[in-house]
Amino acid sequence: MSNHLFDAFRARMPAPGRLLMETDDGRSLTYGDMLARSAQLAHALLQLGVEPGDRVAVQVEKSPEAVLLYLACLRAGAVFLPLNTAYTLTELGYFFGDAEPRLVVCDPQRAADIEPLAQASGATTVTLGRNGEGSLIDQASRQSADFHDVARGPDDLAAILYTSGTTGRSKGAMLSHENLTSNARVLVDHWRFTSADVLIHALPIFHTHGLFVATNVILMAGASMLFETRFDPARIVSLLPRATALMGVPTFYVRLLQQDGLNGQAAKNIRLFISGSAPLLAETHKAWRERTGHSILERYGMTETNMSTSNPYDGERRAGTVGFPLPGVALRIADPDGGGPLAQGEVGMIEVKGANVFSGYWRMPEKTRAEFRDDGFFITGDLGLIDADGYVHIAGRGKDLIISGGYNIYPKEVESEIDALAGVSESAVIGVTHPDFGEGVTAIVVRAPGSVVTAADIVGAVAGRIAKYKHPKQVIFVDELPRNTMGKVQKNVLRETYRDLYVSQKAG
Ligand code: MLC
Ligand code: AMP
Repeated sequence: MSNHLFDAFRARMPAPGRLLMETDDGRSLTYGDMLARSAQLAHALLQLGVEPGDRVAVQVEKSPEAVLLYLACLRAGAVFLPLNTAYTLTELGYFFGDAEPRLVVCDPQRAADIEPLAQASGATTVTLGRNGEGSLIDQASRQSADFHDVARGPDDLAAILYTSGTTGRSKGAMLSHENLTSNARVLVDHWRFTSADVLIHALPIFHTHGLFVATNVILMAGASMLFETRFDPARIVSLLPRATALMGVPTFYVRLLQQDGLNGQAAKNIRLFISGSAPLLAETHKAWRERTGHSILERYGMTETNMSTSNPYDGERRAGTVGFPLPGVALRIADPDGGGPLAQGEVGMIEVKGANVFSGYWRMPEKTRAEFRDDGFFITGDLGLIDADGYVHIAGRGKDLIISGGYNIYPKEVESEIDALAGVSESAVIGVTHPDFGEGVTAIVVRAPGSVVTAADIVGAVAGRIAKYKHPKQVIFVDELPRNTMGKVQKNVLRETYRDLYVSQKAG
């Protein structure tokens, strides 16, 4: 048997001397280096006791070695479990307890704090730093550069990515080798990636967008990337002439538009700008075309489904839409309650089925069952419609979710933290239109009688517990929350009341 995903990469791999990535600190990695160094890391994983199917939890800064570790996990038959570098120890404790990794890989600077948590769930801890230093790399450097890849079939797990849940508990989305292989192949073909492409990669690599959409597509095409450890808009503009493609969240495009150097001349070698993870405003699409002459291609996906739709490569890229279902993806709009069919053009629940769709939530069979229809369609939680020309429009969310700069925040998680504070009676956390992040996390709080708790107290208290991007950008105190006759908080009323909260703030 073969190793399903890694063999698919091998099949299209260019000559060993071809460049895979160049980093912002001047390092470069060829395809040959990638094969040798991921083999060494795979040996190290086996030495550390990692067996096929074991989870390897990874919270490290973006670096070429972090990508090599992902590939080493694939080759060793392990399940790669990347974690946002912003997660606090409290959050990590939950993930380790739930996933029971065999190995935890973390930044050397955090090792002393993380090791006891990892140990408590039976994991060994090793380190990997932003410059490629650390105990894991030391161990790998002593290994052979040849590795016999562990056999993995299409249904074996390649990765688990945690996504926050409406109840506040994160769920581990289980992604198989075939989920990732099929989607990467479809995207390479649909977006016409070849080994001649050079992608500007400025996304984090612990989520679907930066890891699977960007990195897997490049590997599957045998192409190259300019691998940026952070998104610096001025630098991205300076890199444009050397690249052929850019993938980003809408905040990237909003911030790039504020750069004077962005124009058609700077972008003349680019063949494709792609946006996703959050809605791209039609006005951003228009402004981009006016400035650069390029029409941004917007696509739609999620952790559980990989990419489901895309605007066309050749046809009209219609602003405000996410295009058509990708080849091999069945997409329908269903009645959000019963799941029954709706008339063409009506807004309903977006449901998808295909080789791209995950196999379920890690150790949560009931949650998995609840999110699939009997005929195998996955209920995305996104509301949408299909227009007369077949373009899919996202019309809102059936789930109580905020997307800020491409990161998802489930209000329930933030509300639980705020409600637990002394001096707080209750809270409602909402997303309010924000010029830079798309939506800004905003907390509406009712103080307990006699309490003088302040906004700073609230932000200070949640700081040690939840990642920075989940913190309220503003806290507003009210006497009571608006409720409907059933007693449910009317978040739509709150969103309307505070809709202009951030409008005067300039992005960037
Ligand atoms: C950073 N901050 C954020 C934030 N990112 N707050 C809210 N939302 C965010 N997205 C915090 C910082 O900690 C900082 O706090 C302050 O806000 C301002 O920081 P910044 O310097 O402006 O942020 P920056 O570091 O430049 O990051 C912004 C960003 C980043 C847009 C580059 O958020 C980013 O890379 N987003 C991409 C997320 C992504 O990859 N999503 C894909 C998920 S997969 P302070 O107080 O310290 O200043 C998916 C499926 C699919 O959704 O379809 O793709
Ligand atoms: P995540 O759970 O982080 O994978 O985020 C997935 C969610 O991001 C989807 O369910 C959508 O709500 C949202 N999303 C992704 N791409 C788009 C897009 N192009 N337009 C609107 N929303 C999007």
